[in-house]
Amino acid sequence: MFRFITGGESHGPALSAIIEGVPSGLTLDFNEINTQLARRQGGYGRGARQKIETDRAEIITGVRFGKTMGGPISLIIRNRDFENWQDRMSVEPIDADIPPIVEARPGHADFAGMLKYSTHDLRNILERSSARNTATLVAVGSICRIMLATLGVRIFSHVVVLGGIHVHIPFPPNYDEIQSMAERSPVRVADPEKEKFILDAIDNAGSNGDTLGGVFEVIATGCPPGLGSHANWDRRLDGKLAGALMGIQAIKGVEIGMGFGVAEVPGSKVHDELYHDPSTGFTRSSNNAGGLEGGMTNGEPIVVRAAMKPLSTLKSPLKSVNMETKEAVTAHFERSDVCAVPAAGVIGEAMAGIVLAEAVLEKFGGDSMGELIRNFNGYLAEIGSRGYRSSRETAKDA
Ligand code: EPS
Repeated sequence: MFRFITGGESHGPALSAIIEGVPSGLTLDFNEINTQLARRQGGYGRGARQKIETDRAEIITGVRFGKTMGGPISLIIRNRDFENWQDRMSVEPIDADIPPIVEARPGHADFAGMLKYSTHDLRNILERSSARNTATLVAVGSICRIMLATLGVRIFSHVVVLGGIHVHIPFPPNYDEIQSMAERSPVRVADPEKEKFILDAIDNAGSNGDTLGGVFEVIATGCPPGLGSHANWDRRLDGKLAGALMGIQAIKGVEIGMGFGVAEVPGSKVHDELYHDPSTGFTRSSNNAGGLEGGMTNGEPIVVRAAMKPLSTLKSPLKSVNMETKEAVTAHFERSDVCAVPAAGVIGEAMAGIVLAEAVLEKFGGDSMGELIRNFNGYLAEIGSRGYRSSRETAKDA
């Protein structure tokens, strides 16, 4: 069974994660994990904090000579900024008067968390709810993606809306081009024209003490048909993907394929017609389903979008209430990003990787990579005998 849990506070000593259920014999490329962490730290519109941090995952259990052993993998990512927060975030009791934070930020976890966890100091809530904690999700996701890559699954993302500016993507999408353009763009968009307007919009929002949200799209290619299941609501892969993306801080909406557009047009304009050719196997005229039908992958690219609200820490703060005195105040501000949508796309890739890795392990099992790959290739051979042609080569040993 694949499962994981994360821990850590934004300005505490370190973030942590424990992952169980990764098959033995997977070669972990540590550079790849740290590359993913660096991608998450990037993007135009990030604040001063990213100049302090250089995230690196230190793996402390479950790996020997660079390969997984089958036991839980534990990792930590140190917060370099802790050095500047040793008093305010001391794990041990200290003999100093640290004033509590009492001005809840509208849109943040502050208000509900303060009531739920019975605290008068919002720092106890904001430290754990901080999007800093997404670094651990990216580290876990990158291990999942290393495993998925051995089966030919590729995951990438690009930003499609930022600050209300919509990116233009030619139809049909050329995914190789989108991926390489997004990787080169400071806002991860595959549209150089719109990129200029987006950069200006971020600068303007920053000078106004405001923040910007947007929409990113995650694409996964190379998934075989049949991950997830139609058999019960909680086994549907579209539900799991939506839940995982919603689990990222600040995400308020998720859509798959044509998404909310399916409500606008008749069925003949929604469903992706099927064709078969002996050499290419089954093909489709479109991918409005975003690679998922009946809660299962159908062999087409998985396409999921998520909408991120503008960050709730505003330099020109909104109106709020002092949680102790109940006086009208402005919301708490320390330091923040103007925009983190490009980073959210990288986190979305990680969450998709986690969900797909879990689905792959559920379908193909595998205490070892050899077993996983054998089962995976056996399934491809079986569906191949029924007319399915995979564009990928059979998976090779990890
Ligand atoms: C965040 C506030 C900012 C962001 C942080 C998320 O941190 P700080 O208050 O230390 O300036 O930079 O994101 C990260 C540190 C990160 O690594 O993504 C928040 O309140 O959610």
